[in-house]
Amino acid sequence: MNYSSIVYSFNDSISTVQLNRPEKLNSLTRPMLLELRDSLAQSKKDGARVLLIQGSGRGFCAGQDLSEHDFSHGPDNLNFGQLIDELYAPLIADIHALDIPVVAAVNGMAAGAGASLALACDLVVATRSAYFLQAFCKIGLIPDAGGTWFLPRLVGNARAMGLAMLGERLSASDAADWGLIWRCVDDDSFAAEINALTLHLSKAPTRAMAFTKHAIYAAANNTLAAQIALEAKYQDKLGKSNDLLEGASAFLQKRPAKFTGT
Ligand code: LHQ
Repeated sequence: MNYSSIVYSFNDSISTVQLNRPEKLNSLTRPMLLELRDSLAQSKKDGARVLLIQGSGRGFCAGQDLSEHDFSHGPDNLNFGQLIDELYAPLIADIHALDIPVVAAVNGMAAGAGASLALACDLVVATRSAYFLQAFCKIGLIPDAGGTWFLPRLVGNARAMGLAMLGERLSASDAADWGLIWRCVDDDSFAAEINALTLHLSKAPTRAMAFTKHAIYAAANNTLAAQIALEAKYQDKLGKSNDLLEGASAFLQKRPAKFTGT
């Protein structure tokens, strides 16, 4: 698939989306947001079992491209709500809804809506030199694209408030220590770690991965009883999957399982 501001590839059950405006730190333009969303649909068509989102150059993503807007004609001219409703909301919702694990490989800074994009992914791995920046407060905005939803859930209100109101850089290593992201990895081993992770996920029991993410996200709004009922529903479906038969048989036969994602 040919896009202008992202690069999409599909190999060995892995879809990779590379944000590709390195000279502007992969800040998000309208075409880029549309392409990103389209690439999610493309990964479905390709039958991907894992989706990787990464940046090109020295950054992951610096958020909304601020040069797309004309700030010279007064505030009434700006329709940020419409922009979010039209482009960001469906993108973030689609990432959450995808029935495969989505990995953000945060190769450099993730700022503004770029941080939200990373946090919308199921597993976030960052290089030690990367940082997360809730840049919104520096320009008079609030964390958006799900930022005010992700932050308190991941790190609690105290740290969410500090990050959002002060806009200080959070190093990847602190982000991992705080539980904002899954792992911080040395820059030298980053590519190898991401390859190993995506390869592993591409051979995982994909339906179980999908139900795992949906159950964990649903937990935020469920009672314990409702959550256990949801687990039962998902487990029932997985009990009828080929991967469960394969996984359990492989265990009993003391051999590695070969999951097909079905
Ligand atoms: C950029 C950007 C950028 C354009 C770097 N835009 N050019 C808002 C509105 C509506 C709806 C949706 O959601 C949002 C939420 C948002 O995401 S608002 C935007 C939030 N992001 C920011 O405020 C971050 C702005 N960028 C920065 O503060 C810095 O660039 C950081 C701290 C990320 C990196 O700093 P440096 O490493 O010093 O790089 P730099 O500033 O020199 O940037 C390199 C180039 O990228 C530069 O262009 P130039 O032509 O001068 O070389 C920047 O202008 C451009 N760039 N971010 N968001």
